[in-house]
Amino acid sequence: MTGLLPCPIVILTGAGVSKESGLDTFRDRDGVWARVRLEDVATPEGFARDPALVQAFYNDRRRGLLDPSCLPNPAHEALARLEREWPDEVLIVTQNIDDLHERAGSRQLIHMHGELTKARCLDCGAVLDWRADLGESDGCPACATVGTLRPHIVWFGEIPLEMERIQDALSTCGLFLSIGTSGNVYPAAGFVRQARFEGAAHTVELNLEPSLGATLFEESLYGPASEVVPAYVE
Ligand code: BJW
Repeated sequence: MTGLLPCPIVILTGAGVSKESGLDTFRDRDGVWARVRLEDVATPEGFARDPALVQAFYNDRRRGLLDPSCLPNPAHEALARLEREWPDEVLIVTQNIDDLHERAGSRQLIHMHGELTKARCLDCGAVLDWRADLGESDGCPACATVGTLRPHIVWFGEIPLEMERIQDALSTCGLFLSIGTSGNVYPAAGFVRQARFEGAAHTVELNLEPSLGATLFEESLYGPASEVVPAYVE
């Protein structure tokens, strides 16, 4: 590994990396989409139809994330150690809206699907730290309007965050790791192709089981993230 490229190592993470911290994945048998319809809670149309339902869904998940029992696991910790060993050479692009990578100590991190501990004002676009329940009576301190705050989450049909920075990193990285993601959701599911064929990265999948895009990876290691991630990066 050399220090010549902007970010030689790009690591895409998904819900599987946080499963052993007690947070549900989406598409596994016991996942989030087995309990609620994504059309109801993860689309702008769902929010327009029933904002209270959507706020309650994210309030519940925010409480789960902030519960003292929810802590980074050995996979988050191994990735943070990797960044400490290779400062400025590791970029984590996470689809997760939890803050477990930050809590483990990762610093170069993009939350492409937003953050559960933030709210966004529909009027002025301000993004605010938000750790309490969110409801219709809450106001935006930046523009003094009430009832305009939504979770700072990227729903289906919305454009993921910091795409330009992500594309630049994919086209220049030397190693692309995909960890704990099923490869169902675009654009993230297409990153392996971009890193391998538009860039010239070596591509590796670490997951519980082969993802939808498994054949696109040159190397793979299957098992729980808390075991395979420390084993791979150390
Ligand atoms: C373990 C484990 C353990 C378990 N250890 N592993 C038709 C074709 C192509 C694309 C589209 C299409 N129709 C629509 C689209 C676009 C759409 C899309 O992809 N839809 C598909 C469903 C077809 N995408 C969008 O709308 C996105 N926006 C977009 O495309 O904008 C256009 C644009 C893009 C770029 C530039 C310009 C314009 C937005 C997507 C938003 C996704 N939002 C969600 C919900 C919000 C966050 C939240 O509420 O938490 O994000 S959906 C949900 O899925 C969440 C996740 O981040 C995302 C990915 O899921 P993930 O992480 O992969 O979880 P799972 O459950 O699927 O997989 C877990 C994996 O872990 C499994 O493999 C397990 O085996 C494994 N695992 N335990 C290790 N212990």
